[in-house]
Amino acid sequence: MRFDVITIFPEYFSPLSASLLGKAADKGLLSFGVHDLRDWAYDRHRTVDDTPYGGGPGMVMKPAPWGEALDDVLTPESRLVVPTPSGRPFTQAVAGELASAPHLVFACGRYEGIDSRVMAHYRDVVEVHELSIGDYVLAGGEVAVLVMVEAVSRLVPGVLGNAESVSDDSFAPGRMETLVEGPVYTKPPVWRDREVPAVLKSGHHGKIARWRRDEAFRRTAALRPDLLARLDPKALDKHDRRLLAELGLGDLAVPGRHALDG
Ligand code: JB8
Repeated sequence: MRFDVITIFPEYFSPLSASLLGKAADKGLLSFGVHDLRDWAYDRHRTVDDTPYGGGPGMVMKPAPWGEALDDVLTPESRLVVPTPSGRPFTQAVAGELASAPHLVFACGRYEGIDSRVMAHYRDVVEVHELSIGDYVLAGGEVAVLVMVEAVSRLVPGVLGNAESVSDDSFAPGRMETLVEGPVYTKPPVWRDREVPAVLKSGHHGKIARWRRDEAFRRTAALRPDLLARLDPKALDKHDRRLLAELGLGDLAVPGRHALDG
């Protein structure tokens, strides 16, 4: 899979040659291109911004350099990904969709964003995804692109090793958008008077799976009630329903209830 990034800060993307992504690139599973938008700005100062029509604070990215750059980097098979705080939420499901594309081109905005005619034009040319990684405001799209590239890359077959494979269990915690993960432990069995839960050392695989699932439900109820509200009641067994009732969330287990009703 090929990734191209267009930015005025190419130095932000040195993490792409490190760690997991760098190894996958060495193996030929992924390839990365990072391009300086100013290479497509042809005035003496290689200007990429200008004042906003209608007035107001800050600057807006000029359409011409973006048009020249995107005409060069896009192919008919590309999907264009544009981080913006006003985008659709970037979720694990979106990462999965993007991982099936052969070529992603990322356009990093800065200042108050890119002249809106640019995406209006490219929507007529390729599939455009304007995406937000969360409800906070960054100084530009670069960090959001690093987040998205990592989330998408680890879904490409072969990028993760066998030991760390993407879970394909439809209800496993860690699949995301279902339950959050329970607590994890490694050696030693006692650390600063804190013991590893006995069940995890019991060797009883059925009890361990049940305990982990219960812990995932408890944590999800406490930290991400929005995820629990979206669970399919058909995916719950009798034990799950009893636990949810104990947590005061028994109504979630009733078919026909709606997320966050009442
Ligand atoms: C200028 O918070 B963000 C984000 C913020 C931005 C731009 C892109 C993304 C461009 N500010 O996701």
